[in-house]
Amino acid sequence: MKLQIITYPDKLLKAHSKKVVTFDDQLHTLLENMFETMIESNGIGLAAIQVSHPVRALILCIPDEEGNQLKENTLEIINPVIHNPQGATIYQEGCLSVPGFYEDIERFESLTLHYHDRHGNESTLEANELLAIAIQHEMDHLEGKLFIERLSYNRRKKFEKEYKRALKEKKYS
Ligand code: Y12
Ligand code: CO
Repeated sequence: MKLQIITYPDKLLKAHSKKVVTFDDQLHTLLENMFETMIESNGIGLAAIQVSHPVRALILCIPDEEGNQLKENTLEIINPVIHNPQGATIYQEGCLSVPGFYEDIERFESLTLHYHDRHGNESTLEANELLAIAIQHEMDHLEGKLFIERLSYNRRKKFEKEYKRALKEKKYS
């Protein structure tokens, strides 16, 4: 089932998501629905809070070399913790909760991630390039933070002006 993605400036996007403690069918259904929602919306990452569930769960599906997003390549990441972040990289990020806007954001270049899978099993992965960037973007959502909050004062002001205009013109609704 496709879920509704909430968009800026919805206040729920500022919520701090709670740790997942029960790895049950309800969680699995949420993850399935998040996958359908992300793929149908042309996204590569989605946090549960973006579909109004304030829990520490996110999914990522980085396209393969042919640009295909395969279900078997999808990462379901629960209660993630970043270890050993290193380096710096800049990438033009977008967010399904901020439609139509893409901005250069600086992130760590590589990291180690500790997390749980959908069954509560502990797992670790090493991430760099787009995966590392996407993990950091989605983990910001768990703290109620959007990529636009990482912009400089002037870039943020410009964004607010342009976004307000787009909302008025109902460009992305
Ligand atoms: C790098 C940068 C950002 C991330 C986080 C995941 N972000 C997305 O998946 C964003 C997708 C996105 C898709 C949109 O829809 C289309 O392009 C059709 C979109 O909508 C518009 O621009 C109108 C906005 C964002 C991971 C890695
Ligand atoms: Co986002």
